[in-house]
Amino acid sequence: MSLRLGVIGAGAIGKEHIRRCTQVLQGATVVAVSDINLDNARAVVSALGLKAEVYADGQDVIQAQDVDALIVTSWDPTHEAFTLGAIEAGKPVFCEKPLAMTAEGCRRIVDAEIKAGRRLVQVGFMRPYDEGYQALKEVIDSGEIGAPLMLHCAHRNPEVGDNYTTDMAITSTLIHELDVLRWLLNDDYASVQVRFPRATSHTHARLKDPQIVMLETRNGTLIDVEIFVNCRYGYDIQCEVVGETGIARLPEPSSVQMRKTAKLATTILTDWKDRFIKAYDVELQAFINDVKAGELRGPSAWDGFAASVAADACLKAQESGALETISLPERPAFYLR
Ligand code: NAI
Ligand code: ISE
Repeated sequence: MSLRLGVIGAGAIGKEHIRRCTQVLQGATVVAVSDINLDNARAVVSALGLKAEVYADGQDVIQAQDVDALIVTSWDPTHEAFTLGAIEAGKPVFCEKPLAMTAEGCRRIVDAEIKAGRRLVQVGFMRPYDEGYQALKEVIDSGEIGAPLMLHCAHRNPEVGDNYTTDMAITSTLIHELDVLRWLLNDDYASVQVRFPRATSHTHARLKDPQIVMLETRNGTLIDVEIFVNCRYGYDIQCEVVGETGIARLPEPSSVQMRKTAKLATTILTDWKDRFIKAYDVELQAFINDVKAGELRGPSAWDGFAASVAADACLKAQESGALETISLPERPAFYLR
């Protein structure tokens, strides 16, 4: 039987997830869509020819009798309430990143899930499903380059809107690295410092851009991540692992190489939707399959919490300029299964 999904938030990624659940993935049907801007919800339902009910309030989607599971793709600050609502209703929920705006908010979700007695939350951290990151992890885990000593990473967006501020470089953008790098290294973070180089002229008063985030893991690996969200030239995700005996790099997305007019060129993608398109498909198919099988196995509420503990320290480091400690509590037995 098809899993009946309710989607809360029909903006950029909400539309994408509804499209993939409808046209690409197997085993699910979108039966309810909500958006505070009702026109967004109506437009996607009509564009895809869905027979889905449109709701003004996301909590009504959670309560709807015909909705088995939720996808939360509304703005970041709304995630916590919708995820807690889904847990309360006993319905599995795929929540886009960040799970909540603070570690405290994520902890409330972790506590509610533990109280519910079974995993009900998958966080939309898609990078661990990306073939490139998986290949990089295989190399690290095989020991081929020895222990990872340093990582040099970059997260570059061509541009962002006027409402994007300095803190969002951490809570909305770096949060992907904060999740994927602890997975990649099988390690957790110990401290962080944030530095601001000369700002690009393409930013505005409320956004310091670019930023350099320097993390140290518990095992002593040093990581630098450049976040540059107005880089203009493309959507570019880089990750280089320097090991004791070699270097491993995240593969570039495949692209035809051209020799033309005295130039050697390959295209750089410009849109996050294209850069991780397969990973989004695989993460959501996994969610659908796991809900049907009765056991969620993807990025957990604990992973959302761990990333937010680090994000909180990064925000503090943005303000202080000092080295800030990152203290992740011990993982509860519930998440060791
Ligand atoms: P967007 O602004 O294009 O869409 C968000 C939609 O949510 C808007 O249509 C807005 O009206 C709606 N909304 C806001 N509050 C709501 C509420 N209380 N109830 C119902 N609808 C509400 O933003 P975008 O880019 O689609 O991002 C949505 C979420 O997905 C964000 O949390 C973002 O961090 C995350 N995201 C994740 C990505 C990933 O790579 N995993 C990529 C892009 C976004
Ligand atoms: C956006 O919300 C995403 O999640 C994208 O993957 C990221 O590159 C971008 O910086 C975020 O704002």
